[in-house]
Amino acid sequence: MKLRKLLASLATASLVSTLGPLSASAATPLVVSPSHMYGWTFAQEDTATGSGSLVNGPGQPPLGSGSAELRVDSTGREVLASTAYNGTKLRDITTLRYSTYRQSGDAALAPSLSFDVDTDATVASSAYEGRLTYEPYFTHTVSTGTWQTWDTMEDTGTGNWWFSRSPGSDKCPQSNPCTWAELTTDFPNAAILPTGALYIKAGQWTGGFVGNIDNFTLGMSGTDTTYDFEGTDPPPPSVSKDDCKKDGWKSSLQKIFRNQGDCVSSSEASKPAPKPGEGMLLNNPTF
Ligand SMILES: [Ca+2]
Repeated sequence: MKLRKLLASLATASLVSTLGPLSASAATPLVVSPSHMYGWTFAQEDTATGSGSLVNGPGQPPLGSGSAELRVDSTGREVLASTAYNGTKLRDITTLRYSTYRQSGDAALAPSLSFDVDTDATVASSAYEGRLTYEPYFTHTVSTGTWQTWDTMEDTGTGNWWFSRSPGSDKCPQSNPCTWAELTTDFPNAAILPTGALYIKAGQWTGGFVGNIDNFTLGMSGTDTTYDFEGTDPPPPSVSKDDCKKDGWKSSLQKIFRNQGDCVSSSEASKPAPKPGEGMLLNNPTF
């Protein structure tokens, strides 16, 4: 019931869930800012003692100057969630990494990465199979006051991925987590649950926790999409008159401009002129 409530709120907040995953080249991160969430949502999980927000800092984030912040007390559970990748088979995921920063909390703690899981997408089943979760501390030292990047698909060490329920936990329990290679060998048809979500989560942790996330990358079949979480909206895109011509206003910025004249007006208002290749957000199907 609680899970259903959370997912309902995610579905309401996420345009991306109906549009499918966004794509961009690895060199062009999607800037997730207060006015452009790209399908990401902060949500309290069961309890009302967590909070999440987009902030500036802390320190020097790996991308831009801001990040997503999660705050919980000893009982709170807060997630930064997306439904954009629901139904994705694990074997199609080619990159999965994220960066975290701990401001305060126990020495082992860092925001985890998890998703509701279907251990065999080829078999119709309505039974909820729990979550598959990555936690850095199994094989890494988590530090306070510094940005750290976690490659969740690395095959060194004894593994960081564990299932919360059977049948996943029969192979990869929290007491003996698996590497990505192990879990995709044991569950070759596993997928992110179509009716679930992907979560970056803090809690429920004794003593509470404050930490941040940035530089989340998920690649499918070799094409990476990176999200740069930022506390403030970037300036509106700068466009030139030439960018507006030949249906340029329509093909790349149709969500913004009503027509070519509207686009040209914007180009005249935007100074300085953009450098070649800048400003058109050609890889962003939504805005
Ligand atoms: Ca950032």
